[in-house]
Amino acid sequence: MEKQDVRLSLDEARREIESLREQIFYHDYRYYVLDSPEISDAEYDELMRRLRQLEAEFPELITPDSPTQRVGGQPLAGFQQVEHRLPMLSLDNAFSRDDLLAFHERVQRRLQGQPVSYVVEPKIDGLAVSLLYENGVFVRGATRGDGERGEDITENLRTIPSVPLRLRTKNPPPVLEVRGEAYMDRQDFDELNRLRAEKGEPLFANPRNAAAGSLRQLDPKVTASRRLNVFFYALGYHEGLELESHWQVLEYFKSIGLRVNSLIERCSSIDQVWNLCERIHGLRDSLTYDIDGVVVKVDSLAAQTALGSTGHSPRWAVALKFPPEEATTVVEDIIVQVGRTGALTPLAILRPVEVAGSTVSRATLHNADVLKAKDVRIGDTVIIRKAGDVIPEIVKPVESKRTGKERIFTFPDRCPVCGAEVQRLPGEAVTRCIGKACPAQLVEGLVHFASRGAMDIEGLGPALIRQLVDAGFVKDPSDLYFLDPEKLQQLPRMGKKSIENLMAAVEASKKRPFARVIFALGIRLVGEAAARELAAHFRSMERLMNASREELQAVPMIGDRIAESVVTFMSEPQNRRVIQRLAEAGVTMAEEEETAPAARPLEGKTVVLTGTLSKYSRQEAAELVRSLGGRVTSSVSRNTDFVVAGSNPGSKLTRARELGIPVLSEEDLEGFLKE
Ligand code: 3BA
Repeated sequence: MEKQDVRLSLDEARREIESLREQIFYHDYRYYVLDSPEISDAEYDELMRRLRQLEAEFPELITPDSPTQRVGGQPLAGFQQVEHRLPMLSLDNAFSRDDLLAFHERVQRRLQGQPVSYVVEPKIDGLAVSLLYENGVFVRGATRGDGERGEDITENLRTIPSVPLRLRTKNPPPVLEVRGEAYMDRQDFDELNRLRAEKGEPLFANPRNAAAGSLRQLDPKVTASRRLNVFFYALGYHEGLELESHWQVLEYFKSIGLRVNSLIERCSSIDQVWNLCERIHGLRDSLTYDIDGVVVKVDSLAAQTALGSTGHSPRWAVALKFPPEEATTVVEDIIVQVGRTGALTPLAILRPVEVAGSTVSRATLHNADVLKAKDVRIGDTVIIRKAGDVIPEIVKPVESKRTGKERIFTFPDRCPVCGAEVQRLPGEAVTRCIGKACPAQLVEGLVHFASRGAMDIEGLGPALIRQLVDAGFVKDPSDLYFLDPEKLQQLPRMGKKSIENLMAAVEASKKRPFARVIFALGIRLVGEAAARELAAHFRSMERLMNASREELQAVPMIGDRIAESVVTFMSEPQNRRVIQRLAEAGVTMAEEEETAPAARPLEGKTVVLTGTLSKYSRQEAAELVRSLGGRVTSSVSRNTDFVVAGSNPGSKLTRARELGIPVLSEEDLEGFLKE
């Protein structure tokens, strides 16, 4: 087709561009404000892709409030100062219920006993920012600075997905200044620090510093790469709005697309306020972001005006601060723990100290990179921080307190529990023990070994496995095949019948297909699909055990990370011995000779399963499809050829009907067997 044929007229392009922008803004609103997205990420990306394409064709139609314009231009040479249209005040602090009651007394006295309602908000531990919208379009953003003037960080704020570039309203106020808190979720902070540790860059002490550092970047591209977020909570200068209460302000914010924290509530008595403060305090650790208190605000805007402010803080608001989550103590030792998946975690043993209401005596140092980046030494005085996670962490050593007697800890190259080699795969932060017989990871490994998709040993769950390990009957997976039924009687709650059942289930598992045996071994990164590829390609354990990295990489789907993982696994003598004993027990060690149906009627077809089938488990049905040459995937798309639906099918069936994809019954599937 000639390019001219598909080229839209300027008018057509303008209409489609505007429609795409509207759709994108609507989905941003669903996602960020309502927390209830309607479309998948892929569908959203498709809208953005089409918009980018049209804007590339018609650059004259690009406007600064287009969703494609979040990252523009060149790095700045420095930040401009900007004056806030209305000053950004600060908050008075309260630290106890008594302080809160005293605040309430003062408010009541000044309002001469009129009834007061309050709005209670979590106090986000981030960075206060002010954003200016003119006729509904984001035109300028600034840090708080000294409250009178801050730094112009417009281009950086523009990169934050939850900052609307255009307000969702047909009649926007001519001028609207709004204030909020920019912050980083704890998980994104951890991830950022993990990457920085890997690159040897200095770490941020906490999410607040990470958010501040990210907004003070002169290059907006760097800001764009950091996952920042904003909650809006205050009105600044505005024209043309008629609102009566702070609660209405927040409702208005939500309606025009400004993200508001969902824990905010209105209270009609100070007792209710205190209860809510306590409830929010209790939620502190379960939130995705840090909070350092709650803010209590008089609801009525008329009452706020009547109360006014003293110097720099409003009389109508107070910040009730929670106890700090940071404290200082001494590192008495550093040890390495081996978790159930073999992960080696360095831990600091601390002189016990109170942090935010509990005693802390150990702190995680995460992994080898973080240990190195933080340069924590035995004997160091350190700042520790308890936020969210159960295990507190070390923020940083206090270098000025060093005496020179501190000892540097070196990360071990052998497992401290079993002595096997440790391994760190490219691109992974964790170091792992690779010993299959390592007692530290034995139980977890056995649970996987006996699980449904692996050896499927019926009745052998975590509880029984733990008993077998504790009694010393099982030291590695191969021991399961050499259990002595006489000795099993010693175990609590193991009657004759249970023992018979267990022995029969173990016996039956010897017949599992070769691919399942490979999967059951629990080689890092080797999931069911990779195990099937390896089985199909090498066809015997002998050949797989001796495969070189190059031979492994030559297999479709097996990348260098999986290849590396297999080679390391197979080079560990413990693991070779386990495989040897599994073979002696009679477990399948090679691909069956072709018994598969000669016809492969589903060759090249992609099939999705949904609902419950009567004769097959999900696993069995998937194996059936594969034996007929088909590929099983988990979600329905245009590339799906068939959907097999059992009883109680889910949204996959709906989606299949929408896309006009043929839907088969269990009987239809069996029908292929007879072809
Ligand atoms: N509400 C911080 N100030 C806040 C508008 C007032 C205010 C805060 C708040 C003064 C939070 C002081 C800096 C400032 C906007 C001035 C909140 C939070 N309300 N929920 C009452 O969550 N951190 N901080 N920000 N104006």
